[in-house]
This record gives sequence, C-alpha cells and structure tokens, in this order.
Amino acid sequence: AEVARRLAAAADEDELVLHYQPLLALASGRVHGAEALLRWDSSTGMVPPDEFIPVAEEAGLVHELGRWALRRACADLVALPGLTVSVNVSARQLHHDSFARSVEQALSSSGIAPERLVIELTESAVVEDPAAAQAVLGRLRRLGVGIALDDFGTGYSSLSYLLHLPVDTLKVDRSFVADIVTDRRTQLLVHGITTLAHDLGMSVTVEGVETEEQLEAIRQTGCDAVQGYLIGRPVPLAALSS
Ligand code: G
Ligand code: G
Ligand code: MN
Ligand code: NA
Repeated sequence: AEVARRLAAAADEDELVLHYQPLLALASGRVHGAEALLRWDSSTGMVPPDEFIPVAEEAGLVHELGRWALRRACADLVALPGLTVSVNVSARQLHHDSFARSVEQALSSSGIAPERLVIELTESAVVEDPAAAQAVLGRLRRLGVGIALDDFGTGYSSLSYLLHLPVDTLKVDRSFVADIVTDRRTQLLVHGITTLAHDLGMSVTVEGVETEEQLEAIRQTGCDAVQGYLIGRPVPLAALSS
C-alpha cells in the first residue's frame, strides 16, 4: 500500500522515465525504431517495471501510468525523426475502456503519424478475452497504429490468434536466442516462424541478441529485425537520439 501511494505520486513528481532500446533492421543495417521501457526513478533508486507494474495493476493505477507512457513516447518521437516507437501494454490496460482513447489522445496531442506508434502486447493479454482484444486492436489498426506480439513462441501460444488478430510484427522471445548458435533445431524453428509470418504478411523481430555469433545465426533465419544488448541497451532518450 505504501508502494502504491508513492507510485500514485510518481507521475506527478516526474519520477517516471522511459528508456529506449534500439531496433535494428537487418536489410538496411539501420536502426528503424525503439522500444520504450518504463522505469521508476524513485527516491529509493531505480525500480524496474517487473516490480511496480503488478503493484500498479492491483492499485488500479496502471491505466494512468499507461496514459503517461503513451503520451511521453509520442512526444519523444519528435526527437527521433524517421523512427517508430513501441510501447508495452499489459492485459489489464488493453481491456480497460479507456485504452483506445488514450492512444488516440496521445497521437493527437503529439501530432505524430499513427504509423510511427507500435503497441506491443503479449499473448496472455489476448487469451483472457480474444473477442474484446480483437475489437480494440481492430480500432487501433484502422487508425494506422502498428501491433506487435511480444514474447512470441512462449507461454500458451495459439496460432489461431495470428489468423484473427491484426498483428503486424512477431517478436520472437529471447529464450530462443540463447541456444540458437549451438542448437540447429532452434535456428530451424525461428526460420519456420519467420516463413510463416512472412506468408501471413507479418514481419519478425528477434529479441535478446547479445553476441555476434547469435546475430549471424539469426541473419540466416531470414528475420527482419533484431533487438538486444549487442545492438544497444535501453538508454534515456538523449543517449538514443545523439
Ligand atoms: O525493461 P525491462 O527488461 O526491465 O522490462 C521488464 C518487463 O516490463 C518487460 O516484459 C516489459 O514488456 C515490461 N514493461 C516495460 N515497460 C512497460 C510499460 O510501459 N508498460 C507495461 N505494461 N509493461 C512494461
Ligand atoms: O518482455 P519484453 O520483451 O518487453 O522485455 C524487454 C526487456 O528485455 C527489457 O527490459 C530489456 O531490459 C530486456 N532485454 C533487452 N535486450 C536484452 C538482451 O539482449 N538480453 C537480455 N537478457 N535482456 C534483454
Ligand atoms: Mn516488449
Ligand atoms: Na519480449
């Protein structure tokens, strides 16, 4: 409860920050976008999202934090010409009445093109209520906003979501990268996911690339983009745009 109270004040007191991690397009060799990752720069130190998002959800504060993150990310895009920005959204956020409106407001107040914003969600956000998720995502898609499925390939994946949801990008979970260099089957699996995604008109980003050897193995899968410490760690906006 104490944490929830401090968290409620955090947005007002400028204690929330977005860090950005670059996304590298393999065909061009250029950074084409960035994932926004929320941090709480509290009086007791930097708190990672895994620790405070669940608290914010319990306390019903996650919608306000989410609105803040969407507005901040869209405003920050002005300093990142030509790039897209991906914003993470939890199941609770996606299914809240105000969600689509929050996205619309963040777009209109910043004036950025909707195509430059990507909403990143996990399959678990969809599982709860696929029909409701489909409705919200359809509305965002009609605006031109991109939709990425995060942590793809883990958890209770159902391939039928790929048929029914307007997904633009699959983000292959970093657990696949860990042994892609030593396990040929892992590389074949990512290759297969990529072929399937491309046939369905989606692009593929592989997350968690930490070594040159992994990058080489990933290149051979035919995927479109990579993200990970090798390319760049999450950093403040000023460090990304410089
Ligand atoms: O940046 P880090 O690796 O600590 O992120 C941990 C988790 O927190 C990731 O799964 C990420 O998707 C999630 N996360 C980061 N920023 C946000 C955010 O703004 N909103 C939500 N709901 N989750 C976020
Ligand atoms: O679940 P999601 O993909 O949103 O999680 C993003 C988180 O993954 C970020 O908090 C980031 O810190 C972390 N991350 C990003 N790149 C790497 C990487 O190369 N290795 C590891 N171990 N974690 C990473
Ligand atoms: Mn993510
Ligand atoms: Na992920």
